[in-house]
Amino acid sequence: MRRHVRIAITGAAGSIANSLLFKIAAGEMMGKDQPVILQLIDLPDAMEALRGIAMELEDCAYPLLHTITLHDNVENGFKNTHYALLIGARPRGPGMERRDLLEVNAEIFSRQGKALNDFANRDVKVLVVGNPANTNALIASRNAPDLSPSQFTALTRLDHNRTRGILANHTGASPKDIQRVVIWGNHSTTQYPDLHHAHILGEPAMRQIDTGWYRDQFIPTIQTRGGEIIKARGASSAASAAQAITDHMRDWVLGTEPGDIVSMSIVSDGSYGITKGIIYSFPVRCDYGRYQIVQGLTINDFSQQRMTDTEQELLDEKAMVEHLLPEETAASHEGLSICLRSGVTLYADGTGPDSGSKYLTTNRVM
Ligand code: NAX
Repeated sequence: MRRHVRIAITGAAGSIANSLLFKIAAGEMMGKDQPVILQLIDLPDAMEALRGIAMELEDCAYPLLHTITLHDNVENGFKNTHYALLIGARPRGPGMERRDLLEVNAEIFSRQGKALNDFANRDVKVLVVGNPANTNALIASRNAPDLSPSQFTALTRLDHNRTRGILANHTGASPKDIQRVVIWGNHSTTQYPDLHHAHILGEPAMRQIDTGWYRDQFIPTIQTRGGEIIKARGASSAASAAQAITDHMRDWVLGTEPGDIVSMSIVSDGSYGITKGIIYSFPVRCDYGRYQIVQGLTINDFSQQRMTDTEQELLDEKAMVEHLLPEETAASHEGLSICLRSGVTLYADGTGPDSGSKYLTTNRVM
């Protein structure tokens, strides 16, 4: 049996976590041979509900579930954690403007970034789910000066999975036969689901679908799917979000399927001309616990326009919270260059190993 890993989860008494925790404990995220310690965090008012969830987890008698700890603050909850899933966030209330939502969440995520910086394992891998996820991730990352920006990601895997599922339904293929779809940009209605590099049963997807349908129906369907689900069930996506979180972390830790591409929101290193230092969804491949942006995809004018529109939205969000982003971490975020050489990750910000060294070693794992 392997040594256990620690997974801290905020919003652990909420709807997404209610599906997610049972998948993690069953080994779907970290592997069927990986024992886990769950460090569950929620607000003080939710502790009794959290105690109920912990009892249910115990009652499942999962062989891989080593320990459960409950916390009403992130400083205790993040101690020594190897993974942090930041799900809890403040939802938009009546009369609240987008700017207000960004501000209240900025306070939550700056505290969480500081707590990760001070208490988590040095190689912690962070996934932000709570909305606005990309900008919340940026705020957390900018408040963690001793961690590498590449340790912070945000969830666009649900959009990626939706793209595969809905395309499969339309074409009659199985989702497993659909590969290399890409979500670019923000987890919002400006995101760009790109099928120009996708394959269905090994053949280019764009040759198998109508371009008019793709542009006028498919793209808006993916962009507004979250809202459609809220309208239909009166609550936002929960089980599908839990599946997407499981997929995102499993691929990051255990690697992507050979030949496939997944979408992860990560700090931009300037690839594809996207402004450095914002958290933008890119096509990536993962191996050995690291991710790498897939380079060299051809971008046509249609795609370029959409990639720029969603980038602009992220720049606007960043401008609204700029006063909460510490200046000391600007350089590390804007000077980040992510590349893999000889299977080793190097950073232009100096946090990686010496590229001239004969025997390369990593001091940061993404
Ligand atoms: P719920 O309202 O069911 O649960 C949220 C939980 O977070 C509650 O138990 C609450 O007490 C807790 N919480 C709030 N602030 C906290 C804090 N500062 N520290 C710790 N816990 C805190 O929401 P749920 O449906 O689970 O959704 C959670 C978040 O995920 C929302 O922000 C939602 O918008 C976002 N989503 C993001 C998705 C993505 O793809 N990035 C998709 C699904 C979802 O919409």
